[in-house]
Amino acid sequence: MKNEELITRRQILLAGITSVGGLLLSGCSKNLPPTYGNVLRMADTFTYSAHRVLLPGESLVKEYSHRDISSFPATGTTNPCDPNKPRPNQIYGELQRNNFADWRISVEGLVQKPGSHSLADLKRLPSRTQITRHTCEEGWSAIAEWTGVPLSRVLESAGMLPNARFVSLYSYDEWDDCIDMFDALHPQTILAYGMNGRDLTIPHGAPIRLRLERQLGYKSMKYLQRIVVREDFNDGGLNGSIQNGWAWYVGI
Ligand SMILES: Nc1nc2c(c(=O)[nH]1)N[C@H]1C(S)=C(S)[C@@H](COP(=O)(O)O)O[C@H]1N2
Ligand SMILES: [Mo]
Repeated sequence: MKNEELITRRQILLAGITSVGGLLLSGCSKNLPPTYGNVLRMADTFTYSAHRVLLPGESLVKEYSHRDISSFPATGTTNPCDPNKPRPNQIYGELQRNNFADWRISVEGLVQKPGSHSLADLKRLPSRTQITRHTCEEGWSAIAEWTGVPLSRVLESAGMLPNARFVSLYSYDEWDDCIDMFDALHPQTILAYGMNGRDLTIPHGAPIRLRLERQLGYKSMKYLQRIVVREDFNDGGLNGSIQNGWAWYVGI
């Protein structure tokens, strides 16, 4: 490596570290998730800040070919209205009985045109198909082809307001999660309705699940119900990842 190149790299690294420090110092800023004074959560914030500062914007995860597609277990909730669940979701049960013809996803919060979309509405929008590797925090990974509408497309059609910074997602099995605008607008972040060329099945999150390829598997929320655009980070309270002991940011 040439000397000037070394210097430039060092400068970039230093600039990065300084900005991460800056972001962390402004830890009380509403642009960063709360740490509740917990060391693990402080480390999450550090990883998050470092990813945002040091990684090139919108770099894509690797996409595979059809021959790489593997078997894919369904985990976590495999049906929100399962009678064995503590609180089976009857509304989901009704929607499922009607093959999701009455299902709608709402887009609310900091948008010019709050509203809702049916499955048919979403399927009419330009789609993206990607073959990616899903990595679960429990240690397994699997490859599948996903088809859906980029979340950016849906947010842009709703007209985001200038102070929009985070996107909260809610599911029929009562998950409440939040992602930042960088991930929300990433080209591989899609609202997926197809898996391996077929409609998404109930165990895998029908009718629509998120595919958030730059984070671990649990951020790809199944059974989506509602999308809320926000200015502040929302930890999801008792239904959110942080208060359940999970990292809010698990970038890969
Ligand atoms: N709503 C909801 N989303 C969820 C889960 C869940 O239980 N409920 N499990 C998560 C976890 S831990 C993983 S690994 C993947 C599993 O997706 P799969 O069931 O299609 O394999 O979904 C994620 N999204
Ligand atoms: Mo997972």
